[in-house]
Amino acid sequence: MNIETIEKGLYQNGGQLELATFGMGCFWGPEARFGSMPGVIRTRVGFAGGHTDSPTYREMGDHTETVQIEFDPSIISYTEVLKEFWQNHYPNRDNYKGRQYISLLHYHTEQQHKLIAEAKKEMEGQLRETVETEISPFTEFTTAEERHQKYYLKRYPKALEQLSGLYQDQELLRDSTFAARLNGFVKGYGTKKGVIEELEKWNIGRAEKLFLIDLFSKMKW
Ligand code: MHO
Repeated sequence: MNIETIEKGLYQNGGQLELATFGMGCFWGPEARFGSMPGVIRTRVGFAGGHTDSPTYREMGDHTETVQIEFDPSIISYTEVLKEFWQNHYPNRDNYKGRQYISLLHYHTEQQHKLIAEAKKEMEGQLRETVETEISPFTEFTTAEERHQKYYLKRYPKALEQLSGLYQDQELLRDSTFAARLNGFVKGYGTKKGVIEELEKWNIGRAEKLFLIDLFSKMKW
């Protein structure tokens, strides 16, 4: 079974996917949080928002730790993504490490820009403070090193072994919806029952579905 083939149905028939790019502190946590959300198809971590060339974890320059997600807007809206973003970090923290952990929101379209303005207003009402998230148009995103992708899942070598047949290379793991859910699950987001219920609804073949559900249900961590 090839995970790419299995997951194809998730987005090919599901219409257009939308991108969202944001920073809300150390990128490991938000990748897991968003990875657990139905409608989120892919997650990856990287660097954005700066000007220096070829950022890496050790030499981030003026870039920020960032998560980029691809989501299916027929399942989860950009406004819901924004709510999850602002309700799960404090956007006005001191920049104690330069720009590495600032609150950052890149919009990909003018429609996203507009929705950001609306959601920000609402958030400011709740916080009773001006939200200092840096809001700017998306320019580029540099994918972080492999060890940072699906970071929490990678803390479970026994599980990775059971997944090795599905993920022959690291890029498959990075781009997989199933891996995003597992990464969220091990970090404590969602329940076993919830993950299985979502898998039940996936627009993939019956045999493939049963295969993933079985793999997940019997997973030894
Ligand atoms: N405090 C965390 C930050 C990692 S995150 C990828 C650590 O160094 O363990 O910036």
